[in-house]
Amino acid sequence: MTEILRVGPETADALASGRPVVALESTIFSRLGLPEPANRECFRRVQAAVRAIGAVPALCGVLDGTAVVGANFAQAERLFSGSVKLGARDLGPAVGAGLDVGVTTVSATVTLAAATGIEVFATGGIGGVHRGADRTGDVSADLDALARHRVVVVSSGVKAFLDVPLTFERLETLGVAVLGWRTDRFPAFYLRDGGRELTRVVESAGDVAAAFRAAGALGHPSGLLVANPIPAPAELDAALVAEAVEHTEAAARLDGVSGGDVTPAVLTALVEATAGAAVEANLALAESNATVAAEIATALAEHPVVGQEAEL
Ligand code: PSU
Ligand code: MN
Repeated sequence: MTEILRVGPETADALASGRPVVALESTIFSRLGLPEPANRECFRRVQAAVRAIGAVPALCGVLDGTAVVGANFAQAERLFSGSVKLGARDLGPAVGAGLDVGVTTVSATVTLAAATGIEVFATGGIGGVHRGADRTGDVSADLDALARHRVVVVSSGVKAFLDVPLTFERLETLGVAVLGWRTDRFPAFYLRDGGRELTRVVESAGDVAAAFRAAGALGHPSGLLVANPIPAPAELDAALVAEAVEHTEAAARLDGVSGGDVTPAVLTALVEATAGAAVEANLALAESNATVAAEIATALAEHPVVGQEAEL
């Protein structure tokens, strides 16, 4: 049997010496997440943002039947060209079957982060409850993964093509706290205000670290979602987004797309509908989330868990 999980040397060193690490998913950097060459550009900016704060970026994926945490340059290149999307439930079967290249979504990457002891994960936007989920039942496994694993997830809320209010409600049901990063509005990816109020606002990485350590000490088993709005200069026009979103998901489903293919199909349609503006917005917010995640990882590294968490 081949190795099941391999942690790259830089990531392993950082973890062993208590230095900050930020886990990164690979779906967003593949063609399933962004068109070429924006996918590579996105990775370049995200990993540079993490390093600029002094943290180590750990790109995750599956290669030659091994789950990789902390891909090197050559491994990253293979992941960018990957076209098999892996959610959390797919990790076991993919590794077991010796899959050559699989890109990990938020749910799979958060699972790998938790398995490796990485406490912070950055992405663009998490998956959520799709519009019309009452008929299709399509709810992203990302939400359950956040509920199951104690990882801080930094994202710009959820994509506007999802049902933002239902996703927001589901996070509450699942026990996932949502902290607004210097905002009291739940962001909707391209838009700073997704129409829901956040009751918990954090001003610093130290605030997030305090909440995460306290939740851990109290035995709460879930992750935390840090909602970081897209930088104001990169925000898209609300009317443009509304128009673009209006028919993309319905159109994708009418084309017979279902299951894990829905999100990539809708992402592609949105890029077309916004004449590429969605791509630049996506890069800007992913980079911003990487910076925030690296700051949080740094704050957590300064306050490591000592002894028994649950003993107060
Ligand atoms: N949202 C984006 N870009 C992405 C994704 C979501 O703006 O690339 C990807 C992420 O990997 C996320 C996944 O975890 O889509 C969710 O897919 P699904 O809806 O099939 O669970
Ligand atoms: Mn789905």
